[in-house]
Amino acid sequence: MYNIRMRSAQGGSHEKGGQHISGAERIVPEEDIFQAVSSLLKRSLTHSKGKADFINISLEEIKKEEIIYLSSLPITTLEVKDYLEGRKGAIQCLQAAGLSLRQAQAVLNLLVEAPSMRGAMLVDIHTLKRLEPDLQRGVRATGMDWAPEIYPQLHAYLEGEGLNNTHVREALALASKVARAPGIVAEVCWSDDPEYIAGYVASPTLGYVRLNHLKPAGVDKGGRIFCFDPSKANLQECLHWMEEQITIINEIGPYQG
Ligand code: WAQ
Ligand code: MG
Ligand code: MG
Ligand code: MG
Repeated sequence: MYNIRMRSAQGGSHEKGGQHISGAERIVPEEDIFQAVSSLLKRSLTHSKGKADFINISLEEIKKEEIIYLSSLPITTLEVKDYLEGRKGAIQCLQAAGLSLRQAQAVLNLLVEAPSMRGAMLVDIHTLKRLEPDLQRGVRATGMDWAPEIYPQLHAYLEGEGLNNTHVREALALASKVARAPGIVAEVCWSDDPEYIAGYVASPTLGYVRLNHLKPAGVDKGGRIFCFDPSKANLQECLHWMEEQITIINEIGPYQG
């Protein structure tokens, strides 16, 4: 298997201050490399945030024994009438995941105020301070994908709920990894793609809770926050799981409605 990672920016590379356009990755068998690289390339050149002028694509072979297999989080959808109702719902979900109202509100405010980032904010839920080693980049969850054997089942499962799109497939894979990270108690996310207004709150106990409306249409600012409880694990263990551990989802969690 090969892990293929793409990141792209406009106005030069991320390191030189370019605006992040898109980042994505796949883990595929050798025979699918060409197809996967060209679809990631196409994405960075035809993205709704703009055309990238810096694109970095890297490939790395993965050994079988490095892989940990996971099941995907169960999905629930909450229908709300607008993004403000969605954000209230997100706060309630964060509380259901174990945060206090004050913590939940503070986390949501950090996301509302977030600058455009390539990665996620990692927030200590007690001090409400950010813990990423690189604050401009944030923490990236990497090394995850769906197992090729379950694509047919995955497509059928999401198709049945009207959710078979790249955003959902990638977000569910990411959230399923992040929720299993040492010390992570919740995640909240909405897209930076201007046309994509749904988002989610995920946690090991709640699963993947979608909110159909979490930001106004046309806004190209989004982000992610990973909520970390330092009494549950140490930061290095958490970062290792997010950024180094290869995880593949080979089992689909139930749809909860
Ligand atoms: N690791 C950490 N943070 C990331 C990663 C990653 N691998 N990829 C993206 N981010 C951060 C980064 O700040 C982006 O700007 C932000 O998240 C949004 O990324 O079920 O598409 O890829 O319908 O635009 C939610 C799906 C889709 C809801 C979210 O996010 C649903 C989405 P995007
Ligand atoms: Mg992206
Ligand atoms: Mg994405
Ligand atoms: Mg995006």
